[in-house]
Amino acid sequence: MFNLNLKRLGIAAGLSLTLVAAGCGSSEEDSSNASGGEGEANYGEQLDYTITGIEAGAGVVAAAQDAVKEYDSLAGWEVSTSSSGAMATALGDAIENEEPIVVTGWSPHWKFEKYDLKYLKDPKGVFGEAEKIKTMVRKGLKEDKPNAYKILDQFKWSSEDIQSVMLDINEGTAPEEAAKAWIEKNQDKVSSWTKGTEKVDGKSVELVYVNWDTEIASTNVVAEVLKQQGFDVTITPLNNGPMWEAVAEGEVTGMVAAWLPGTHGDLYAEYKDSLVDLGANLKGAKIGLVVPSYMDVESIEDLQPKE
Ligand code: PBE
Repeated sequence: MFNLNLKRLGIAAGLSLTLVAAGCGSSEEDSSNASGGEGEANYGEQLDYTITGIEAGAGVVAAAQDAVKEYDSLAGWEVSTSSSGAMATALGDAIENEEPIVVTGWSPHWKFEKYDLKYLKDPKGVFGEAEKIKTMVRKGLKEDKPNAYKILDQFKWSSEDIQSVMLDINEGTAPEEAAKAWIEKNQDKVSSWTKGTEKVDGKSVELVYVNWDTEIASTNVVAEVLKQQGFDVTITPLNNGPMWEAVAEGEVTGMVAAWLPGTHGDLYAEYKDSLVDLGANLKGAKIGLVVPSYMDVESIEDLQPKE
């Protein structure tokens, strides 16, 4: 029964990814000499008053839409939605041509290692302060599968850890292979996650996630660790809302992809009574509007409204 349901949700996720092409291919006019005489360049006009977003269900997209409402400097702007992959491609293309671009960004993320980028200051605090990435599991897991529960509870790592897996995947390594390689090199950390647990023989675990780079990395690493402990693990990509719902309804084991307190605050409020919050697996995450460092703009307030 839940499989069918998940399949339906999976198809929804797949469909939303195919909408990508529409919003993202537009290359901007040559604008490398954009800064006119004094003051800032009119990036608003050059960008057609568009922030390059990611999946429609992402918290950072909702926050960017709030920012459009909150900041006078963003009056008349829109947030285009597509996918995280399409955003990364648009960002890479803009940087190659030294064109302006404003994306909905987050860290940890390989883009900060690969490119020279900066977060725009957010004096109104629309994107919140530092975020944590937390682990959520279904109710009853502790009793049914104590070893899986304990591993998920003990899973904690750093921005450097996740970033190295993300970078490896970005450079072309398959997520599963990147996860195995990281585990191989970080046995101390991994044994702190499996500490006090026993190996099992083929018990099933199903993790859900969203196809965001951070979550592809973390979910593959945790899945691989669980496999090495004898679990039969499946990982299923969904949209953000359905991911929370699947855990809250007990259809799946859990997820390691809850960005709080801000990014997924609404979803947490909706589902927190129906799932088990295992706390942070990573601290010091962040979301915001991100631009290439060569852009002559420091704050969201430096952008120009559509007149
Ligand atoms: N993200 C990455 C997600 C959370 C993880 C920032 C794209 C979001 O905005 O919902």
